[in-house]
Amino acid sequence: VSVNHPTAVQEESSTNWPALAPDASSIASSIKYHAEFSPSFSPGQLDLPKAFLATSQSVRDALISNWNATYERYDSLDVKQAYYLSMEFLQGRALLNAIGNLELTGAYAEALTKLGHNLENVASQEPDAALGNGGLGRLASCFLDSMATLDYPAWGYGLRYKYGLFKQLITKDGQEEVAENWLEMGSPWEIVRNDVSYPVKFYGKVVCDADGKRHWIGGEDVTAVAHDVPIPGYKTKTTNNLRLWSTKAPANDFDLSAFNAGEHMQAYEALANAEKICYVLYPGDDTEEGKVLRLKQQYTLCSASLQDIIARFERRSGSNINWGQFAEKVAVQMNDTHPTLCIPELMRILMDLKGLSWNDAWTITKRTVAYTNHTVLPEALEKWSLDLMQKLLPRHVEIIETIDEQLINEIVSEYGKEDTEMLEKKLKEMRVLENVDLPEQFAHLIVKPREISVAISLQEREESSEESESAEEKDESEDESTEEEKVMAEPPPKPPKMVRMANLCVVGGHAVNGVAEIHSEIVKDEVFNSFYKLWPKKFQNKTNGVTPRRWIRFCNPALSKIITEWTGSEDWVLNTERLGELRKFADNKGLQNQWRSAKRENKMKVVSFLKEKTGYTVSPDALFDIQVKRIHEYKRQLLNILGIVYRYKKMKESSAERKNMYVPRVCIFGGKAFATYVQAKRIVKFITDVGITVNHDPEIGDLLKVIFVPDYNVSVAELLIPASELSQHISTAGMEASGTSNMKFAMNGCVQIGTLDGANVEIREEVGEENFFLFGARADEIAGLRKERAEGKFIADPRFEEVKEFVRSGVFGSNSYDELLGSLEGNEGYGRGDYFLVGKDFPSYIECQDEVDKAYRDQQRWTRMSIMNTAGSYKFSSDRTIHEYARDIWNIQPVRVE
Ligand code: HBZ
Repeated sequence: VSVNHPTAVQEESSTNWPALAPDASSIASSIKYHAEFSPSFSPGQLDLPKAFLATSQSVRDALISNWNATYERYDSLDVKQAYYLSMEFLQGRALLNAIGNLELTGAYAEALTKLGHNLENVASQEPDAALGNGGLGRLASCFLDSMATLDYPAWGYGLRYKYGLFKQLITKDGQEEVAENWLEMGSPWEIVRNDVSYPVKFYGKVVCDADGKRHWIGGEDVTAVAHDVPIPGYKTKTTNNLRLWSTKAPANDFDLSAFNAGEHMQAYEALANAEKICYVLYPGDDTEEGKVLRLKQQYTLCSASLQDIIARFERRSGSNINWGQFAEKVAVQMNDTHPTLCIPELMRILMDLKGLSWNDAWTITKRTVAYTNHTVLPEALEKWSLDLMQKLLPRHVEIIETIDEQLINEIVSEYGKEDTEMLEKKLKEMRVLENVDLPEQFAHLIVKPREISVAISLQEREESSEESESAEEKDESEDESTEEEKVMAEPPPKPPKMVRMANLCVVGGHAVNGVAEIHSEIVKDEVFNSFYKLWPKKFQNKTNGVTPRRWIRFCNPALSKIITEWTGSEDWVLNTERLGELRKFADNKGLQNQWRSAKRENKMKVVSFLKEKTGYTVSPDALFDIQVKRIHEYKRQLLNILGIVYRYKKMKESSAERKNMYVPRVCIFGGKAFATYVQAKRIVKFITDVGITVNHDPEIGDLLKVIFVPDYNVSVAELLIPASELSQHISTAGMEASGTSNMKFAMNGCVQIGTLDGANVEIREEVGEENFFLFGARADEIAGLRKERAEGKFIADPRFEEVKEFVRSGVFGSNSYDELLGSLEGNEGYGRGDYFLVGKDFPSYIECQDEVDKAYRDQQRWTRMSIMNTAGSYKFSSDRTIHEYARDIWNIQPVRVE
């Protein structure tokens, strides 16, 4: 491994420009300087795209200076550092966040005015960095903000995808995906570190040298190159690093002779092969090639990051490297199972490259890594084909096999050798390897199914040969078995051998945490119950959080001003407990009036936005009811839209006078469906179809509008959340690990309608039951309800039957929505027997919505509820979450950068 390790970033222009320019005039000069020299030379005017690039470059100067100071501080103190490894970081836009954290927003606004621009317009030029999918990726980004703000020595590591999460178009056919080329204009925030690169290897073979040491040789090499994104903290000099890897071919991989022979594509092959690893977030993995690419992505993240971490450890250790100290200097957090390969990779580096014994390497690895689980959906628990992994990462498979063997040993000593059935059950459930025979030394402990079947088939063969002998005597022609019988006689195909990544994480990590209290209980009681019984101390809860900087202070200036006024200072941005002080003013008329006008100001922005994006005009007097999140059956956008359809039907049936009894609503949906998730895409289509009918119905007018906002992303969330009054978090209980948008909505004074699921449970506790609209079955009832349904005992509420019939009657076009409605029925055909219990929860949902209307009619009551939501949201700051990770899992201390 030959790498340069410069201590600091070299920046081309910072030498002749002051790094931090705090007054408007010098900022304006800095912007002008960058407009002229750095993004692209142009003596012409400063148009908007250029103003954005030049402004960001000037901010970057300040960030680089702080980044260097921070790095040097960590280096000189040789502090323990945490590393958050994640395949996703959903950063969104950076400009307003950066100048807000540097407390330079006013100065930048003034500087841009001097240059004939407006800060908001300039900021809106920035494309969202969407290197993530949803909650898990956005959580990682909120964590980065908190880690820097709280002065924790902690970095993020991820991949620099050339194309982020797809751009969503909504057409008459529903969702369409197009590539999101977020780097088209280059990113002003990243610093390409050609001086920080590592080799990453795939394929090849393992050889054993004379003294029994194993080595991984041959194969395909790529080079991972670091791209550093500075992460500034709020009101602190601490500027941490998000290091993203891109891949390229090693320097000598361009086949010049092939190129000169006219074989241009062939010459380019190695380059293209290497670069494609970081082309897209979530390449389709239905094909073998897709699977290989995804595993290569995961391994690239793990291998490059660990090489970098180890190189830093060695450099900081100087001439006296003590591997026993590694876990005292390094904590690695695996954001879900995607970085699981960290475990065998750290083992490999420590043993094969640094010469440690298995036991020492294993102790260090376990003390270093920890795992966060973000889902209990069985289909989302990652498994990889052992054969594929064997080809791509042969040495890692050997290590995984040994880890599996060690685990078998522990299971055997824990569950004894008497109760074979129990032992067999535990092995089946807990082993890292699935569908793989037990290693020789354990084979005698249980009767292998293969042995039973061999015994049976031997006996059968004996019997049948006796029969056939006599049959032969009778009639030779009768001996011919049919094709079908022959197939039946063949042993069933063996199930594929798999590596269970979550099990590997639980075994190889020293801590396993869920992301909300109820979720962590489910992790202990169900998903990893056997492991919990074996190692109860490993299991923890770390309820998620979101950064109050981005999610209140910067996205909702109107509300922030009011909070500052009523709590007496801006302290709440760092110490969110202070939001709790709003409680005592919840009925104060003065506060209530200000509160309502801030909400209205935010709603007006959304009115313009919706007009621009969808063409629909909505009334700012209506209740803004919003559900924005990934489209998934368990999140139950279908329950929401069926509730809307029911409301629409009832409105249509009402007299003009009774219609006026309804609270006018603007129902807004947003979210992306995974490109190959057919049922989710049907839901999107259905929502837009309902919108087309309802929004053009002259009988309804402003009473009801249904809008699907295309291309929901971080910046759209920053606009919608502050304007929302009711937000929906209505997943089937037990299925949403936590949810994080629920926290952002609460912070912005939105009242929630929700089930007792994920963090809703804790939000309801904090904001008070009377300020939360609760409905639906509880998590502990779900299994029983599903069983009841399967046994045909469920009797649907007539209102549910009515709404489905209404949809089928063709009001929303000629589509009969068979697949969609069918999924809510029966157990066959399209039906999944309403696995997500939409029908079961429908009556309590629509009744709860009536309660919402009732509360909204009383604006004083509603405003009180809204204030109580903001006041009760303080627990959900990611600062609290990060303090808990730092204390309970990483064991790191804050370091103040002077
Ligand atoms: O993580 C989400 C949970 O659904 C949500 O409840 C929680 O609040 C959030 C943060 O903890 N999970 C995800 O976002 N998961 C993924 O995006 C994912 C992506 C690829 C996978 C599996 C899961 O292979």
